[in-house]
Amino acid sequence: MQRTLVLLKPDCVQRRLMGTIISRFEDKGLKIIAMKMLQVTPELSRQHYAEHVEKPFYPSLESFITSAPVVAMAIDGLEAIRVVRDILGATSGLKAAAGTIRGDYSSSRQMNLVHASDSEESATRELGLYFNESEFCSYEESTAAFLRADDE
Ligand code: FUP
Repeated sequence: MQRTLVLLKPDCVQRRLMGTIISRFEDKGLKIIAMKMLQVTPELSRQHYAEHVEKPFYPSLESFITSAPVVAMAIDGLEAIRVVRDILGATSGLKAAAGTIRGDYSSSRQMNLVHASDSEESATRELGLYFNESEFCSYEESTAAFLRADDE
């Protein structure tokens, strides 16, 4: 079982696609265990995108990610980090395959609707930026028996 951070970015909020995008994760059988709307500050942006801060596109990226609220989610599932990234599609909406979130709803590299952690190390770091341990909800899903076999 893995846990990953998903962010619905300002374009997702502004375009009223939050419900549509959250449904993709629910429909797949992933388990949302924390969710909140918040405003990303420039400081949080620099922490989140630490690997990109020195890149030429960073100022524009910071301006975008701080332009409206985001929705942060912690999602659990088998191989959740890869599975969620596959559901998102390639970074640019122009290159993402049809059927993925970005492939279906984005035509931009920057305004690509959703962020998801790309490794276990990133997931741990990014979950820590957006959530306290006490915010992760522990609950049994009534549908669990129909989402996967006991030995999977
Ligand atoms: P991803 O892991 O798919 O979110 O993409 P990256 O870590 O490569 O990039 C982080 C964010 O920077 C992406 F959401 C898109 C944005 N970006 C730009 O705006 N311009 C670029 O040239 C590259 C990335």
